[in-house]
Amino acid sequence: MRIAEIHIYKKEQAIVDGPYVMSTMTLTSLDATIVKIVADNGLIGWGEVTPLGPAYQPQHALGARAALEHLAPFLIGESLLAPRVLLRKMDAWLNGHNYAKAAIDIAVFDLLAKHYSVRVVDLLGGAEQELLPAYFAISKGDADETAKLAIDKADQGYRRLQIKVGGRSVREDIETLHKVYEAVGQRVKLVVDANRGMNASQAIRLSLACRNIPFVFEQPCNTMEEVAAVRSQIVHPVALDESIHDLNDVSRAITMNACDAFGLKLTRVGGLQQMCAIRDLCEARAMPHTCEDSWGGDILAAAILHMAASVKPTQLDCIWTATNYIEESYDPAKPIKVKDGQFALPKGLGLGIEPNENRLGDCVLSFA
Ligand code: 0XW
Ligand code: MG
Repeated sequence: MRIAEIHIYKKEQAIVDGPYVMSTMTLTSLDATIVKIVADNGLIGWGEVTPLGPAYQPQHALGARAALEHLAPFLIGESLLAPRVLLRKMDAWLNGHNYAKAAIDIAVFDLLAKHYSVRVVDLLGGAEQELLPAYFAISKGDADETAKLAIDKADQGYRRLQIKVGGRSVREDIETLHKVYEAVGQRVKLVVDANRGMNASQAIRLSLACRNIPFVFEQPCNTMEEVAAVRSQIVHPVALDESIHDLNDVSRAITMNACDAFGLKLTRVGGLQQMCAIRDLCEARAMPHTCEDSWGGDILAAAILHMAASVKPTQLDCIWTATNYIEESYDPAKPIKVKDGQFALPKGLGLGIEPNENRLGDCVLSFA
């Protein structure tokens, strides 16, 4: 089975109940890139990458499509039966740009699984569970509003909530966390995510002022080294997210004892194969992690769920996809949405979704 065609779509994704506010940015819509690979036997595989705007991390929608435009001509005619070889070839054709390569990797696994009449999770080692725990990320906002939204989400069945902090006075963050804990502290696990937006003294002040509130402090400061440096003065367990770009970063963080857990974004680390290597290292070192991504629709959400289902349950922290923040599903018959705080792993072959091409935006590049 070989690659016969590659088509790239550009899809604008408005944010439901936006804007989405974090320490470093405010977003109202996202620019998604969808990859369709057609095999020479007629099978179709889907991939997706949606950076969280151009400033969140060194990933950019235009950069993704430029990288894919460079790679596509090399990929035409390549075998789909050797995904690791294909990944190495992509590295030889283009240095870096893991987030763009991830979209190809996801589409290749969708195709491979369909070719062997299995689900993607079966190619990743098999499904540990069919129902997967979801978390909701609450935008940074007014303390009372945040507490009210936390109650709503706990009522909807979420058992883990992420509260955005940073980029404002620490006093406001402290007030918000106390009100949220008062409102739902006994019902949900709390994660406080600064998205790199705090300096050391702000992070220490927030942790000490909230020492009686149990939460995981996610990416308080910009770099792994800064987080490692403040760790001894923070009284909360720490997770790294934006500092983790690949397996080497995970290995370095573990060696440095820089964190207690990871927030792992599938496209940022380069796709399913790269994430499986990270999954296995984390399992060997008993480091829990999420399976999530920066943003993205049902295609990326399905890939996240198949990845998450292959993780040892005691290692799987939780799952996040953007599908609950996006109005329109790519596959209206099988939308990927959270129900009672959980995702259901798709049942169909491959990723288990069939995107409706009328819902994928404009096809901006085609190769055959
Ligand atoms: C909550 N997320 C997974 C969604 C946004 O991309 C930010 C990210 C995070 O945890 O930082
Ligand atoms: Mg995070």
